[in-house]
Amino acid sequence: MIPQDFFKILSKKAISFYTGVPDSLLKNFCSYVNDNVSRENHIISTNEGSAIALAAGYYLSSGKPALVYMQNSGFGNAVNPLLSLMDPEVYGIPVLLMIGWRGEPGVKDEPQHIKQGRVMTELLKSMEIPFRIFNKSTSDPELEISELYTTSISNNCPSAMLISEGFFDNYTSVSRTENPYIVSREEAIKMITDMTGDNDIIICTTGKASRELYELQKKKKSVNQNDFLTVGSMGHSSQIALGIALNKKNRNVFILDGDGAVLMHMGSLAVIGSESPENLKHIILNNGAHESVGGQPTAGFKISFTETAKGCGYKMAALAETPEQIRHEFEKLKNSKGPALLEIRVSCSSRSDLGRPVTSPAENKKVFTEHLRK
Ligand SMILES: Cc1ncc(C[n+]2csc(CCOP(=O)(O)OP(=O)(O)O)c2C)c(N)n1
Repeated sequence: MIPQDFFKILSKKAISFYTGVPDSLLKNFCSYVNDNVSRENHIISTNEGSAIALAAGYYLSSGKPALVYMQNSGFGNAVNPLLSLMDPEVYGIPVLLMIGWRGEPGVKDEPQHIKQGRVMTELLKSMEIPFRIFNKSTSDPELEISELYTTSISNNCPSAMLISEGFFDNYTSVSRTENPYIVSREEAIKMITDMTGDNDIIICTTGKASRELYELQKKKKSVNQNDFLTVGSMGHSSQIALGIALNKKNRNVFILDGDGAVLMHMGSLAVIGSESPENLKHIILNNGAHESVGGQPTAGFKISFTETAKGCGYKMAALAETPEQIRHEFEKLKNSKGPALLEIRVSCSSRSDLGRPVTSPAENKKVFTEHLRK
């Protein structure tokens, strides 16, 4: 389906406010929205739960349901406000959900998406959220949307469009996220891995950063025994790292984080600051975008991560963008007393031939924990 046609159907239903967290499967539709909806009527949120709450505020003040888009990985973040805010047994607030169905049964996908994909329809059923599946065989999307919309309005409830891979046709965005930074995320990760040793632990964020780290380390060694790849649970790398840092005080624990991921659960910085582990070193690879899922902008360049970290009690926070600054600041970070933060400004780019881990998360966990517990 052409994203523009889908958008037109939604417009006929008076859907005029869009919010959500981007998803690769929905990127053609989200890019169309980004190009064609005004800034105040399309807000890229930091967290799927926050997007639901934003839609609630929009409905309370306008009387119109919003559309909230998300990847099904982020549905967990949305469950709480869906059940305790929007549900007809609480405030009863209509909203149209657009959920990218990663891990749909029968479609090949990454390990972190398999179970979420398999339980997706049962999850919606058990939450009593009416839904329709949209795939290449959906013959009348307008009718399906119309029925969902009517149900939402008449029952004062959320309803959901579960979108299969390949449902949306390609759409090339006219507003690609560009930034002035010269070092790519992969180059920054390479500099860091060149400057870390066998005693250092790296916890890496969700998306392409983990795939890049995996490939870089694979080139150097046969097993990545010191790296933990947070393939799912976006935004939680820093708390995984905190759990390890508090237990392994004699080893530096580095977090390779993304701006979108940090923003998703920014409260974690407050816990790190107040627990104050000296060996925790937080690196944010800030490209101002959700590069891994299509490059949709984040608030990464509109806020100050370094000031936020300092305000949360980090002992040191620095910014770097050139190769020289990155090497210099990383050396300082390594030798500093943490918790410490280094924000690296990187370009919004990645290789088109980037691979994926060939070993399973369970195998990675085995190697990582065996080495860590020694
Ligand atoms: C809870 C959740 N929501 C959404 C996604 C989809 N997703 C995977 S990677 C990613 C972008 C991450 O952005 P950022 O942390 O800035 O890293 P970048 O891709 O720019 O390196 C998103 C939105 C997800 N995996 N989990």
